[in-house]
Amino acid sequence: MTLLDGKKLATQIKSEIKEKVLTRAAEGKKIPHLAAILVGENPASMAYVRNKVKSCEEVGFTSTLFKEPETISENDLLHLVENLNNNPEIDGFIVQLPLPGHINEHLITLAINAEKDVDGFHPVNLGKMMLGLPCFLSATPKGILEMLSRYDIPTKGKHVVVVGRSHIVGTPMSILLSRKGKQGDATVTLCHSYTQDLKSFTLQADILIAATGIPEFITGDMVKPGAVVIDVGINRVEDSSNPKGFRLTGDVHFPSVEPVSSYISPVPGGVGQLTVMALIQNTLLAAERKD
Ligand code: L34
Repeated sequence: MTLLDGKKLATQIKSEIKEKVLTRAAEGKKIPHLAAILVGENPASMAYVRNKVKSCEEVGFTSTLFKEPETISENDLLHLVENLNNNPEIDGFIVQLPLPGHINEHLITLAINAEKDVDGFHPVNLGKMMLGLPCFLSATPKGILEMLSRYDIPTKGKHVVVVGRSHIVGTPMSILLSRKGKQGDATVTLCHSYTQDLKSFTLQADILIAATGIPEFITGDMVKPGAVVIDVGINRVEDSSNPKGFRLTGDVHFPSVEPVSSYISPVPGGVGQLTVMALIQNTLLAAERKD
């Protein structure tokens, strides 16, 4: 069994990007600038955004964090988005999700200029992805492709089973892996909460991608021996024995799945790390597009 070490890959990717930023600086080109909007004080969101800002610093990007109160109105948030759309200094920006219930996430995502949508959540970017046109790929699926590529795991002709059909992970992932060409050409089955006899599908997977949001949902008996297992989940589970009061766990029950798999990504230190790297890569792309 080989661990798909997201932390190690992130360190590599950061040093590659840092080189590119130094070259850009030497050539008098613009230093990429990422902005992030964080609404409220959801501890998980705060941790993720912290990782994003820290990664910007590590690669030499400029970053700006807008911390807005939980009570911000939808209108005020739309104004902030509009300001960032119109600010030529900002190459790309994100609005960290989830947003509080009184704000329509869809409306906010639509308001982001697709050219600055380094999350790849805007319908224009999702549509371009569908058609195989150049675009910003959604961060988590892009990160997973990067992980497979750097571990030389082929997808051509493989049966990939994706469990979970969210707009930001499961659905785009299934499209990317089934399209023609490098890192595609897989036969993809997209499973979800209404799938009957889920296990009969997961047992067929050469590559199993778990994105359900249910802690430790995938167990060893659901995995074909030798399968590649990608755990997208990042769940905070109460744990009084942990000084933080919780522990992080994925959608995969690691102890039972690890012995069955050929490759497996851990949580933390797996896909989450590459989600952040994908955002950084997209921001560099956004700056390069304007060169
Ligand atoms: N707009 N909202 C927007 N864009 C995104 O790309 C995200 N996502 C998801 C949630 N909402 C979003 C993220 O940023 C999930 N996600 C994310 C980002 C980073 C990490 C995990 C999820 C991450 O850094 N994970 C670390 C551990 C973090 C911790 O200690 O809590 C890891 O090693 O997995």
